[in-house]
Amino acid sequence: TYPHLFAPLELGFCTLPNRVLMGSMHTGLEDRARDYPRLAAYFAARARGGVGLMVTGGLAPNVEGWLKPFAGRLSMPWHVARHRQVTRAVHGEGGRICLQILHAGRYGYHPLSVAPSRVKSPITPFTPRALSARGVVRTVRAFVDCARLAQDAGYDGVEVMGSEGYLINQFLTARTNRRQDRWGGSLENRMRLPVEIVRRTREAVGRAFIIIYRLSMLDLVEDGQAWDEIVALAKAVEAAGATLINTGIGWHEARVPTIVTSVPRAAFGWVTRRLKGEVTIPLIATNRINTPVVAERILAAGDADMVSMARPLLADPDWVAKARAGRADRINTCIACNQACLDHVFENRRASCLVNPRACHETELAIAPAAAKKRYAVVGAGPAGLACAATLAERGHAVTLFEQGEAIGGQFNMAKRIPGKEEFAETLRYFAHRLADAGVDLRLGTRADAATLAAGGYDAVVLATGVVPRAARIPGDDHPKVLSYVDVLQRDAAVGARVAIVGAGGIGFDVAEFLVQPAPSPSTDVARWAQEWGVDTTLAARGGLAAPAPEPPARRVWLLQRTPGRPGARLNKTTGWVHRATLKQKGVVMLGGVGYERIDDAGLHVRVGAEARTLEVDHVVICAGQEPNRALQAELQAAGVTVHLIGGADVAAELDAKRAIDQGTRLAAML
Ligand code: MDE
Ligand code: FAD
Ligand code: SF4
Repeated sequence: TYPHLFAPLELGFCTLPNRVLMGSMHTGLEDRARDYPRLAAYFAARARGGVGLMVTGGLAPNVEGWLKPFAGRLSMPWHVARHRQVTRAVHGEGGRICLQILHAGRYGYHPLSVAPSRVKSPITPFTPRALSARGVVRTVRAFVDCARLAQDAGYDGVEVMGSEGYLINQFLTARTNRRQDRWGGSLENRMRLPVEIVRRTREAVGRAFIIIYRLSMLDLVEDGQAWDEIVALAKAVEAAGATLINTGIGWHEARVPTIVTSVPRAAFGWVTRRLKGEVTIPLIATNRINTPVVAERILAAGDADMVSMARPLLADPDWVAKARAGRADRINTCIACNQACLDHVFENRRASCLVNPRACHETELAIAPAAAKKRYAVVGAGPAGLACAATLAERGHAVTLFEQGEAIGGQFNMAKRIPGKEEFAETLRYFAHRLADAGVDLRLGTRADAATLAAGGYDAVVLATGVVPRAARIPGDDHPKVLSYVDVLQRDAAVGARVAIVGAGGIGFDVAEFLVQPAPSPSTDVARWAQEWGVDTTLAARGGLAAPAPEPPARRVWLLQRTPGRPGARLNKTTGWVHRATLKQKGVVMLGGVGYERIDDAGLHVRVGAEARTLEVDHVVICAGQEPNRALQAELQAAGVTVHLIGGADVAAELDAKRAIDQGTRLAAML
């Protein structure tokens, strides 16, 4: 069904079975020897799923190149043994895997970090030491030694990390490279580091070993590389012996989003396309490619020779096998939320996946057939109930799933309507198939009550009934201009041109985005999105940056919070800045430390510090948190029924779908 995706790729000394590369992702399992059995199981599952070639998370070639203190490093002979567990497991499944060599340079979160020049990055507290000329030569040698050790460990190749603003990228631009020796200044000097690394690595590893060079094709920072410099580097890296060129988009410090869910699918395919014809080795396109249709389209258009997907394979290890079997509708699609993967990595926690809690926990979260078949009722088909019901039925239990609404999904039906969260609909498509395949008896439009449940003869009832919005308790909160987020997002309440939002948590931010973004959302249109964020698709400007030209907001919005300080400070680590920047672009007034006085015909009366103000608004939307909805619990327990609570019905504070799905899956694995 996807002829280009499943065309083999000949590399001269080996043939890849398809065009899918699993891109490098740090999982948090790379750093300690004792985690390698878990890492091996994680990669083995993806190899079994048929991916053509995989790349590990980044391993440092020396201590200076660490991402953080005691981060994963491959630089000593005794480091090799742990990696053999990974390569054996992958080869045992018929897969192939390369080790990524990543020198963090000034992004290293430790005091030993080094860089071409002594210039601190805006996203790290440590100022790097400038490498001496001898230090640069030592660094080249460290890359080569690391590649040799990777070969010893049984890897099929290495990926040289030359993008995302790490050390190699830092050498390439005047933004970070102020040197005047043979490693700085002219283009030839600036690109000497990557070219030397590739050339010497090729000399050391021989012909039959994959070298992927991850080339920063769009820096998205001021004073980034110019396009002709990028082309020159690509040619030099090919001549130096690279097998494949992978695409890198954006430095970590870039203020243009590159992988979050509001970035359109395949938003950067055009970048890789521009390099086609300039080199003869295969090119790999990346970023926000998550379905077989999108991947096939890129390949069929000739934009690239392979596609890299990282998070989509965390979400579904069987992505390739399902696509090949014509069962793409069964793929558990990555929704690009970053909540369990990149956010965890930046918080020093083991990665997993919001839609697949087994990711990186393959050895610990086992879903085994049930020893004894039981009957369960699950009440509520939100993320928690869906995960629980599907998993229970897959284990062999008889499961009835009650949902009072006319569709599955719970709050995800609101989330998917937010501009930039269109992907969330994929999760509901996936669960609909999973429920049907597993034989769950789904009763839509059926409000479960305690009497019926108690009379049903179930071994236990799982309450996944979610949450109810919390009232704001402001004088005048019964005024007709007061709405809840449910009125706006679910009941399609008409909303005026001037709106105040009470509560600036995740839902408050989403409601603001819903109210200011013109429809259809720029997240579904690459050209409009690029204009919105200032991405120069002509590649005329250095770094690919242009002046952002956002479309005017659809409404005037005030986003308010009671807590003092900057609204949105507690949003998720790797996505919060995007939401804050979006609302800023749209002129949303964000205020912290707000006291709410009353709501009347004039609008919302507030106090900000000592100042009393009237926000003359047509509507006030309350996003003041939620309470658990577990009214059925006491009645069921009184009737002697065993009850389990999951998701928002269990704990409403700090609720997200990550916890809901994880909890639903874990309970089902145990019952
Ligand atoms: P923040 O609160 O947004 O920023 C802090 C302050 O710095 C300012 N700032 C800047 N000023 C000027 N110019 C800039 N370029 C710039 N950038 C930030 C901010 O305005 C802010 O100042 P304030 O407003 O408060 O006055 O951000 P933060 O420090 O909480 O963290 C930011 C993040 C690092 C999370 C971030 O920006 C990130 O989300 N960027 C995008 C990353 C991304 O999506 N990359 C693409 C793919 S991911 C990948 O390829 C590999 C990832 C592996 C991990 S490995 C970790 C292992 O342990 C990467 C590790 C990177 C180390 C830096
Ligand atoms: P719910 O999703 O609330 O599901 C409960 C279900 O139970 C409902 O379908 C309800 O109809 C049903 N029900 C209740 N009582 C009965 C009964 N007696 N009989 C039958 N059925 C009943 N989370 C994230 O992780 N990331 C995000 O980006 C994100 N964005 C969001 C954006 C918005 C606008 C909203 C509103 C939420 C967002 N969330 C997000 C939160 C996420 O959707 C919730 O955390 C998650 O849905 C909670 O799952 P749950 O299954 O516990 O409850
Ligand atoms: Fe994709 Fe979210 Fe899973 Fe990360 S946590 S792999 S972004 S679905």
